[in-house]
Amino acid sequence: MPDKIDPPHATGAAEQTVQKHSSPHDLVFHAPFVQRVWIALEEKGIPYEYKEVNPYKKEPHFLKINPKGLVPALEHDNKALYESLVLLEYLDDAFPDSAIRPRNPHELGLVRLACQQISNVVVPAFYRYVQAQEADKQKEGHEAFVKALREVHEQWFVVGSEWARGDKFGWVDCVLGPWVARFTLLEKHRGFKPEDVGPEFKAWCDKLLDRPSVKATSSLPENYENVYRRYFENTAESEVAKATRKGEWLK
Ligand SMILES: N[C@@H](CCC(=O)N[C@@H](CS)C(=O)NCC(=O)O)C(=O)O
Repeated sequence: MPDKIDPPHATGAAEQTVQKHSSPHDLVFHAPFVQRVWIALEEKGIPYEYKEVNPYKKEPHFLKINPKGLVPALEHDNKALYESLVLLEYLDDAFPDSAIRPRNPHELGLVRLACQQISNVVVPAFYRYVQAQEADKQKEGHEAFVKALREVHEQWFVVGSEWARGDKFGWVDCVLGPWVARFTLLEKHRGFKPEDVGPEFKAWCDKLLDRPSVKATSSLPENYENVYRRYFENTAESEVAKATRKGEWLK
């Protein structure tokens, strides 16, 4: 990964949150721009140290924490873990207070299925859409992304409820939330609107963007613009971007 790519830094409300979590702690959250785990940390009120690495540089010390060289990663009592869905499980296991995971085993299974679908279908569709250059590919990307979101909404969201799975903000909200925070960019560059998925989905998006944990972990719009410009031009050299260009998905 070329060293010349600057790592994105938190700005705006996210920068203030970073400042509150700059002291050394036995729980170290390796970022930047990884909102699923960050939202969970804020929701649960867990004390942590925020540490920014350059995920594009793959420094040897970071490869010892995550051999894939990707953020997010956590170190807790000097033991490392990575992969956002694994980290969400870990946080609720290691810090059971203010659980964001449901206690009922069947409901938990459903939530895991929903989160897998978001990670394996919605997120790759997002990158294919963002990196599509030709008009017909962008149209295809738009349709596939809307379809992926609609399927998640129809299959997993509880109709008429406040949050995805009911009255409590939970994992599905955490896992899909960061992509909602990027919809303004998609609207500007690709014409996507959450209304394209449906009015209830749009109402959930508005509510989510107003959630304190989401606001506290969101950077300024120009920051996202800088990070995603290379994706919209399909020149990004991240592992995710390269895999998407090859028609693959990062495992
Ligand atoms: N499946 C991983 C994906 C992690 C991921 O793609 N991280 C990106 C930042 S959001 C990264 O580290 N990119 C650096 C690179 O691709 O080289 C997870 O959910 O944790």
